[in-house]
Amino acid sequence: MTEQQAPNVIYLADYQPPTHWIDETHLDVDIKPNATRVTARLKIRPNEARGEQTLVLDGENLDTRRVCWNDRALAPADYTIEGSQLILTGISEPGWLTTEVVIDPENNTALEGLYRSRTMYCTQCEAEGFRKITWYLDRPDVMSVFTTRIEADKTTCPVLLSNGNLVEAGEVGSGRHFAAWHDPHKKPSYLFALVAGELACVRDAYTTASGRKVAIEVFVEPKDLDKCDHAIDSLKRAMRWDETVYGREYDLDIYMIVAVDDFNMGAMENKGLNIFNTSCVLANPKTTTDVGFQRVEAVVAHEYFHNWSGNRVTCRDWFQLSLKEGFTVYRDAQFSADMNSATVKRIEDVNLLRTAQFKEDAGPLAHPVRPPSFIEISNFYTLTVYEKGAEVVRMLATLLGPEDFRRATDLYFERHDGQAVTCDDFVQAMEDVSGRDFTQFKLWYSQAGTPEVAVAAHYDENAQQYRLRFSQSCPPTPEADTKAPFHIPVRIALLGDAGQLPLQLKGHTPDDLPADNTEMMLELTEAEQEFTFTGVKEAPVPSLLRGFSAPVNLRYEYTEAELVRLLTGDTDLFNRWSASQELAVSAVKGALQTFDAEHDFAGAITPGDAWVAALAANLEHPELDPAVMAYMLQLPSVSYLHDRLPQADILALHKIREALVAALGRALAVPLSAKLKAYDISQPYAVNAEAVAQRSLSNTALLMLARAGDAEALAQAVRRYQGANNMTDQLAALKAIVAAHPEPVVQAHLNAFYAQWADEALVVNQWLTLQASRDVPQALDDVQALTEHACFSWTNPNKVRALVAGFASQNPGQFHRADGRGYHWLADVIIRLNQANPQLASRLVTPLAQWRKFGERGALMREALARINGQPLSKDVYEVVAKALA
Ligand code: B3K
Ligand code: ZN
Repeated sequence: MTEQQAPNVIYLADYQPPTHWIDETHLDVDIKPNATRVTARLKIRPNEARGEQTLVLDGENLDTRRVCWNDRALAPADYTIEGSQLILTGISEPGWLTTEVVIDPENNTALEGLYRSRTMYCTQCEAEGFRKITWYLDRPDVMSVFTTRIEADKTTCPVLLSNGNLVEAGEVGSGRHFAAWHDPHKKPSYLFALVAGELACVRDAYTTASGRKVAIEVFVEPKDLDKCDHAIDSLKRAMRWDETVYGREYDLDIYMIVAVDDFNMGAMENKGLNIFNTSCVLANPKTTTDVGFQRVEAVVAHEYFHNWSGNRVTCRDWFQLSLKEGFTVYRDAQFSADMNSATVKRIEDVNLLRTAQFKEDAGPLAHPVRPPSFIEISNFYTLTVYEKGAEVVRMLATLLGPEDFRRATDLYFERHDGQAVTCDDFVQAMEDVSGRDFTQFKLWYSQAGTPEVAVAAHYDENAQQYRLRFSQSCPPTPEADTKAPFHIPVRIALLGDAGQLPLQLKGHTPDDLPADNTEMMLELTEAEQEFTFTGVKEAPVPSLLRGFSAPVNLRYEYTEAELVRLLTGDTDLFNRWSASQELAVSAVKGALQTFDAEHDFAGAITPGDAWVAALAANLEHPELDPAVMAYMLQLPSVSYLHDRLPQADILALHKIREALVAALGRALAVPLSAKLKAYDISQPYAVNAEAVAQRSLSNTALLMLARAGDAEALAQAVRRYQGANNMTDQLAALKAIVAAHPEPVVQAHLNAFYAQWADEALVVNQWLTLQASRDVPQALDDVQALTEHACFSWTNPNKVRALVAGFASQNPGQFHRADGRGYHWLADVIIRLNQANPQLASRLVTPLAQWRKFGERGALMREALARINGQPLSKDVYEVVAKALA
């Protein structure tokens, strides 16, 4: 894109309330192939506070047929259509605006607005998709009561759905029928939804705490009827949980979920009519892994929780996106922690945060949780807004404690019910309840970058005092070079020989301290801060940032012996896991000193004895959650290792990591084999925390042993593949086979797997990813060939992500090939998708955006970006590519 074409930047600082309100929205959607007619009747009222008579409506790709003001058709001279704006002047009194437009859902490949997916028409309006359906004030602070009449062919579209309650339905002749829906709750246009098509339905019901009966309806293609139970159970659990934990009840008589195969993200919380990517709602033990089951539970809950955190209380503008997303991610994480294992959930979340969000925060696309500007808001549905945003809410909950936090959320929901508000309003409720001043805390919303907290410790044996000195800093990010200190809660404990030591902070009386004073939350607010503990009878090992109490990079120079102490003795299981990761980082660091790219390295690596012994002790520990154990055995990703050891070559890190997995498998062969034997693959399948944990550990052991070349594990992988009664075990066995068996065996199994599951799209996606992530020289050729395979489609985002993102993000060894072909191909894909599906294309740029961190190889990545930049680009792709190159 040339500079003159550079699209507009929108700034938070320019926010102004709307010029007009829309009190009622009456839509009439007449669905016909390639020509769907949308008539919108809007009850308009000028916003007195603005005193503005010009009304500017948003619209994109609309073929406008009629514009009426108070039922009088306006002559073309009475209004202006300029690009994506419809401008009316002299709107100083309330009145009715009617517009009639024709749209073409069949050719809407961007999957935003109204589009067609297989057997159905469906919508995706967040953030700015409603303007592709009709002229509107398409911004979240304009909230309206919607009534929607849908008319369509009876045979091809027997099911007609929209938000709220069904008020009328019937025949209209000529093989057509209609349904009218009314949503009594005011909502912004981004929460509008419509579905029309051939769908089967699974029905259930839920009674709320106050006795309201709610019908639950899940709509899927008929072939997927056997995959709805888990979503329904999850929904009911989420409804009950939100009543208990947040005092929030559902507020309509019906809750509908529709599963759609072509969908740009996971799911959408439209009021009363959630629309889901099939990958986040369908689940059946035969076709879905444990990870898939847990994802369905989490996403169903997430979208449900939005009903309060997002729909009843919504965002004033899109800069406030984290108001609903950060809070809702925090809520769904708490829910998953309560339903399954809290430690495992925390490990998973922090793993994602530390690998992917920290990377985002340290690269050219870094932005604060509340971004100050954007070109295309779709680019800001990021790990920072979602995951870091959730960490920010989590820190508020930590600082307030559970009771005040609950009082604060009650106040927030009650004070702002039916309103469109800001992140400041959220924090205000926290301040009002606790009486605390969170001015400094709010820097978490406005400053980007991951703070670094360096800790130095000193033990004074004579005085029996232990001093911790904290220094915080934050690297520069695109929006600011210098940062003010953050308000950081740091949970700590001190480990002595016989367990946690009592904590007595110098300058505090024992009365200041909680009864169980072996753990404490320290609050950092300054660049440098010191805490001294008295009465410390032995030199302790500090357990810092327990449970990852703040999203920071903690730097403390642990010795190997100290890490081993944490790994075996910390009662904070999260920190045990964190210690295992640290030990892995130092093992890789050690190996780098002697790494020689020319030579076969596998034989030379040996994990430290103390680390191996600590892992073995945990493996034999009768009470340790096997799922946590499985995570302790899994080495940090290459991507995380690269962040920690930025000078190292990415391929060197990859090779060392591979060698280390095998070496650990050999060193732990005895306890791992015992875990392998202890698991009986023929036991009936159940999805509960305990069963999931057992499978996770056993399958981790299988993979490690197979990679170590263990003959019994290799044979066991083939037996398990054949005997598995569920997808978790079958896929884990296939992965072990693919990782460690000779090529003909691998191909035979990959072919057999496809033959078995060719009709199950979601399983085929896993098959594509598995091949895309294979570290074999022909991987890129295979991936390119798979784009021609009958199962693949460029218009289905799940397929594209499975194959393309599978290769670019999960195959470091081949994506970063020295000849740059991996980068070149990814650029080709982005160019191909740029116009057809800008949102999907833009997401795929991420792996290239980090080019500055890749030394010489970075030049090839940059070249790929520059080639994309030479094309006429969508706003979405333009924004990320321009920032990456800046
Ligand atoms: N709110 C939606 C995301 C919409 C993304 C639009 N590009 C899903 C969610 O976070 O619940
Ligand atoms: Zn969300």
